[in-house]
Amino acid sequence: MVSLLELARDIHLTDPALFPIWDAVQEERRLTLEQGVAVLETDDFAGAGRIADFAKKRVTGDKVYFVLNRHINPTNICVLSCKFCDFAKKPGDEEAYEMSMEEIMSHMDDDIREVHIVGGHHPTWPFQYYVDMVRNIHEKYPNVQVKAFTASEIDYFHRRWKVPPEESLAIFKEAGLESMPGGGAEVFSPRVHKALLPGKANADRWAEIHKTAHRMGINSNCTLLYGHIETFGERIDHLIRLREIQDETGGFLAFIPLEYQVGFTKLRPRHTPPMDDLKMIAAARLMLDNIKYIKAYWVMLGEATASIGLNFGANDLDGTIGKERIAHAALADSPAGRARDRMLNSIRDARRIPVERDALYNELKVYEERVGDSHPS
Ligand code: V47
Repeated sequence: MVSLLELARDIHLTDPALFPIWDAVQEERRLTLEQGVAVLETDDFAGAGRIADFAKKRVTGDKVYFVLNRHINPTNICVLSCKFCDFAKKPGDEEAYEMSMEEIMSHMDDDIREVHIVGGHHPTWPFQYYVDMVRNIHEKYPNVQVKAFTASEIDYFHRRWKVPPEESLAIFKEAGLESMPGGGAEVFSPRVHKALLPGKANADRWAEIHKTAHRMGINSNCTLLYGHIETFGERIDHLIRLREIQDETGGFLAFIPLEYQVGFTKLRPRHTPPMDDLKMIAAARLMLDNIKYIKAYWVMLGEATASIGLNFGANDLDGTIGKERIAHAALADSPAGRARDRMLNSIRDARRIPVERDALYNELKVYEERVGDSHPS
């Protein structure tokens, strides 16, 4: 077993901007905004990855987590018009859909451990329909943990149905909600908010709702949508705000950097290149020294980049997913779902130890042995 100290001796850095960052990480000092930006800007992306991998190993060693899960997006009808979103449709649009309760339930099965539910901000679906969704799933599938509704949806239930967050979260919790996904954060910068998502819960509101959830014992995730019009400074500022919230509540389980899918919205002509995705993962691991799990979200990164991301500070691959629709509406270049074996292979390809988990990161199974591995030993 290689010790962290031996590993540290091996690190070779070619960009002098990374030297003080490496010192700070070894001494467990917090990185500044400028240092975060330097990680995103460096040409020594391998060096940035090694530093982030060192920081990751300190938290969870070589373990990489995944969950057998389903994403259910009950409707794409949405009152908002976020400029990055290919998923949202207006009532009457040819591609608009609404799932009946039967349809929602048909996506469930006993093998999964987590269901992730997010959808459009529907103009007329009553609040009770969302409560019934959570309750029906929880009652019929008590072993499946329900992770549902972004802060943006919780804010919308308040605006549309006058149910304040403390109340809606209490009702959802009673119905069986275990945790909240991290979506809707986008980029906290007021400039980006004004340009891309007017009318959506802003940074303060998003933070307030997550803090409320944490106080009520509901853990949540957090995200950043990157690779469109935001600057590197705005990305790192966003991470610092998340770090501050976590200092206050400790309620975030995982951070997910979401790579903007160009789709038809085309805020940028092309995707973020894989090397920049990897630096984004590294920067997240290094800035978010108080968030234990960083996801390499294979749906948006693609399977190959996500697997490499497990050597750049990420320690979670999300899950098997099923029929995810948000990224795929924006033409994500990944299969709609994966089986457990494919998750295991991606993690082993990165020379990491797969660990099956539930929604709250309880370990269910550690896959020490290398079964079905196609690599020469
Ligand atoms: O908030 C919308 C994003 C998010 C696009 O918490 C887009 O475990 C890329 O939050 N390109 C929803 N992204 C997905 C999400 C998520 C995913 C996986 C795991 C977790 C978790 C959360 O998808 C939205 C928005 O930021 N989105 N359009 C697009 N064109």
